[in-house]
Amino acid sequence: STFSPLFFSCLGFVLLCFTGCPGGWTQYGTRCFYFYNYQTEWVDAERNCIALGANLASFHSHSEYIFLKNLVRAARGSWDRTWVGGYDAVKEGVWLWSDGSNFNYCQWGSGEPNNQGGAEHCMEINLKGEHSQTASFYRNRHLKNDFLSFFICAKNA
Ligand SMILES: [Ca+2]
Ligand SMILES: [Ca+2]
Repeated sequence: STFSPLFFSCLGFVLLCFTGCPGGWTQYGTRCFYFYNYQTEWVDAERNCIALGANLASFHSHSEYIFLKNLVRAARGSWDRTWVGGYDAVKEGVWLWSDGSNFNYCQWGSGEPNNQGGAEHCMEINLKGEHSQTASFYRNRHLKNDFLSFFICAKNA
């Protein structure tokens, strides 16, 4: 053969580098994202992500936020309400990302987070659908067994 094992090793390495995400996942920046077309409560959404070696998606810029919105739109045909990894369940008003990354980008929807009913501790996007692209970025919702949303997992590519 004209192709040495070294050639195939290198080719494999290159393919690995340029297809860093598993099938069905979409790469954006250095991470892979997966929209789960299934509605559940926040904690089970996070557990589903963990089972895939991921966490609920965090975002750190407006462009990442818009990417997440578009991922939902592509899968659902509309801007459906979707869990992401923000939560303030440990200490009210102190928001963390479930993936442990820095909560360094925050542009809440108007009047949010308002901890309505003293029971809103989890973040969802698209509370107001497409409109939230410009007006209401994201909002938190009740941590309740009967509140179900779609969700997005993310992991490093
Ligand atoms: Ca709220
Ligand atoms: Ca809260």
